[in-house]
Amino acid sequence: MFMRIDHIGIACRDLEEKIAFFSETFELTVVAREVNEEQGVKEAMLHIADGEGGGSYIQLLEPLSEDSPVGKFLAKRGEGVHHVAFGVRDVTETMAKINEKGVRLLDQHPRHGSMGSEIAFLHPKDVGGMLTELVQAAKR
Ligand code: MC0
Repeated sequence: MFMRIDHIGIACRDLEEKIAFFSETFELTVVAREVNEEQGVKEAMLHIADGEGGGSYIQLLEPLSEDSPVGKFLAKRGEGVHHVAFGVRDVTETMAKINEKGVRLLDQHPRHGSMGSEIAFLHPKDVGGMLTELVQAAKR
C-alpha cells in the first residue's frame, strides 16, 4: 500500500529560520515553496532522496493563522513533527481500502498538496496518535 515515506511534516513558527537551519545543518535543498490557503499553511519542501513513485522530503510548515490545523498544533504542542506522509499509487483507492478497515478519513475527497500532489489525511487517534497523510505524487 505504501511505496515510501513521502515526507515528514514539521510545524514551525518561522519558516525562513527553519529553512536556514535544515539546509545548512543537513545540506538539504529547497525544491518547492507554496502557500496552501485551503490547508492554512506556508510550506517548503527539502529534498532527501528519490524513491518509487516520487521523492522523499522534509516539509516545513508555518501556519497562516492561529485557528488553522498547524496553528492549533503549535499552540497545544509547540514546534515539532506534525505528520508523516506516505506515498501511494492511487490516493482514492487507498483511502477506500483504509476506511473499510475502520480508520477515519479526515478528507472525503483528495485535496491539493505540495508539488501538484493529491493528498488525504487519516485521523491521528485511529493511527496510534500519528497524523497520517496519503500522497499521490504528480506524474513526472
Ligand atoms: C491534533 N491531534 C494530533 C495532531 N493534531 N495528534 C497527532 N498529530 C497531530 N498533528 C490530536 C489532538 O491532540 C487531540 O487529541 C485530537 O487529535 C483532536 O485534536 P483537536 O485539537 O481537538 O482538533 P483539531 O481541530 O486541531 O483537529 C485535529 C485534526 C486536524 C488532526 C483533525 O488538524 C486536521 O484535520 N488535520 C488535517 C489537515 C492538516 O493538518 N493540514 C495541515 C498540513 P486529544 O487527546 O487532546 O483529544 S497541510 C499539508 O501538509 C499539505 C500542504 C501537504 O502535505 O501537501
